[in-house]
Amino acid sequence: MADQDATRDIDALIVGAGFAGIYMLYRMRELGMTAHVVEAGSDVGGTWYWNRYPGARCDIESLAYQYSFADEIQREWNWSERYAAQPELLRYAQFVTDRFGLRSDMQFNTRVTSAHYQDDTGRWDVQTDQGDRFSARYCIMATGCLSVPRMPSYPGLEDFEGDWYHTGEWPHEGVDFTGLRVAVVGTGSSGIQSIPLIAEQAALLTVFQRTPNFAIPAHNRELTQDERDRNKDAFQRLRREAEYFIPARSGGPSAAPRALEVDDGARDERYQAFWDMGGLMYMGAFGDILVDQAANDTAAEFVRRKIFSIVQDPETAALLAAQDFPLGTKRLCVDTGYYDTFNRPTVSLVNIREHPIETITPAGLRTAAEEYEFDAIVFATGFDAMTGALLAMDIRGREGVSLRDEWRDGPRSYLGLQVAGFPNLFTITGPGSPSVLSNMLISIEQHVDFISDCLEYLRERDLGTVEATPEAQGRWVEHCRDLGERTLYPQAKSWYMGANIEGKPRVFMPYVAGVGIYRKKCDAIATAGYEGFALSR
Ligand code: FAD
Ligand code: N01
Repeated sequence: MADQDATRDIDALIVGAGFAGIYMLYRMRELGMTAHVVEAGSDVGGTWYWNRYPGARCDIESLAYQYSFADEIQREWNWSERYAAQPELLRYAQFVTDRFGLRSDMQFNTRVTSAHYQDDTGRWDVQTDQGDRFSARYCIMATGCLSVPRMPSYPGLEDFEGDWYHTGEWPHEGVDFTGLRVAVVGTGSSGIQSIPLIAEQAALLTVFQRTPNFAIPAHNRELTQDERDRNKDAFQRLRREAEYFIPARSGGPSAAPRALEVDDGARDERYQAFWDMGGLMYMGAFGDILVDQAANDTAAEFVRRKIFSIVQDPETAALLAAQDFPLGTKRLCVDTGYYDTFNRPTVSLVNIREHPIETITPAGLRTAAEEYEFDAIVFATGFDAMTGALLAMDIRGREGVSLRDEWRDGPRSYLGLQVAGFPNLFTITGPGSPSVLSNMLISIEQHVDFISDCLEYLRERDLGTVEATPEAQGRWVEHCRDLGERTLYPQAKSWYMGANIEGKPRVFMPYVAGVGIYRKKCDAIATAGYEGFALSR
């Protein structure tokens, strides 16, 4: 416990020590500002600290899912696989932290509970669950888009006699399912990654599916030394290109044709080629998959045919292929052996859309149709995404206005970076920015650079406050909504829409036009003296 009376004065308080918090601290130090990171976990890594479930790995290729801010990092670090697994990603976060000696300004096992702007001093009063108190000119939220695990509200869980887990808060010592009867609830990316590995150990595995997702094989493999070496030489050039990438759906100069512009044979051939490349690249097979329902149907049908060709039991295959949303409008899953797993005699699939889970019982769970007994239940039920971590804190801006009230009807921000009425508060990869629709390392670096450049700009001009104007924020919110509505995304009950949380406003939260267009807008805004932000002493 900290000394209750001691308030620590710093330039910037950074909340979160995932990839965003790590790099933000690095940049603050470069600027010569005093900064302190507060992190709820006992170490750095964020996503890769918490999500230790079997099979957890990235779905952006490791060679791209890394920092570019200091070239020596990628020169010194060697990725072992095309898609690195969680332990390696966590080691990477630790490596970067230690490489730059950042730990001395980090505080772990501590949760920020409130951040209140003081109208009289223009500083943020930040408090933690350990009794710390900070007075900071800048308050920077690096709290993550997928960092608040969400549990279903079934009755009876407290009486369950077996063990239960959430994929997003997995025990550090790991879990041995050998010989156990296991239930997995949820078939998003976390479920789809973990199910094949749990099935290898469990005596019996029952998967409870409400909505089937689309999964594309990762074709994960070891990287060769030659691939690593070539990437090291090309990395900075490739990253600069990726930073300005404009997807075909936003009018980018993509070579991808439209799906219905080619005949059936050519279309299938192209889907097969993208299926063979694997992973998220499948979305790039045609330029209009996310904007044209008819195009999307062809992409979905190709995957459904694959499911029927892999899964031997036709009833199970039909259940796995019963998606009711356009492909890609819930994040596409990237799998290793997911559909094959249902050919194991020990694995079964239960349709809880038809017969919902009613209660957890001491021995297992009961659906509307049947009672099941389990030794362990795994909840792969996702996160309170994008706004969850921010709204978990009591954040108050000018005149004590609370962020929870401001965002009652959904998040409103300027560029996903600032909220009007909350001066000097920044949200890294906040709602209204490309964030979760991008390689997050690209988006994180861009936001951290934007914030750091802005703080330097203020200092050079002897200014102390930066704040989004309500007008600029209003225009940005409209722009984001308008772009979102031109796509198929709003058709899915996804976490992008807040639809996975009861009572959460249905708003499409990410900026959909891609990192290239977004970055150009941010660059132009900065060049124009931070247009749309009010700067003052
Ligand atoms: P996080 O890594 O979420 O870190 C935020 C940190 O803030 C957490 O450690 C949390 O404990 C801390 N925190 C939050 N609130 C508080 C508080 N009040 N007080 C103190 N600390 C707090 N993205 C990709 O681009 N590619 C991928 O392949 C990919 N794979 C993913 C796989 C999984 C399983 C998940 C869940 C997400 C994945 N993502 C991926 C998204 C991933 O979240 C980002 O890539 C990235 O790791 C986010 O980093 P961050 O620092 O912004 O947030
Ligand atoms: O969570 P999800 P996730 N009863 O929300 C079901 C990233 N990520 O942790 O669709 C029954 O996608 C829910 O059903 P439905 C990635 O961005 C990446 O899997 O709401 N079921 C759904 O099937 C991803 O998108 C990787 O009908 C319930 C599942 O649980 C994001 O994190 C790996 C239920 C939740 O799926 C979140 O993924 C992991 C209930 N009450 C995560 N509540 C990579 O591969 C929810 N469900 C890199």
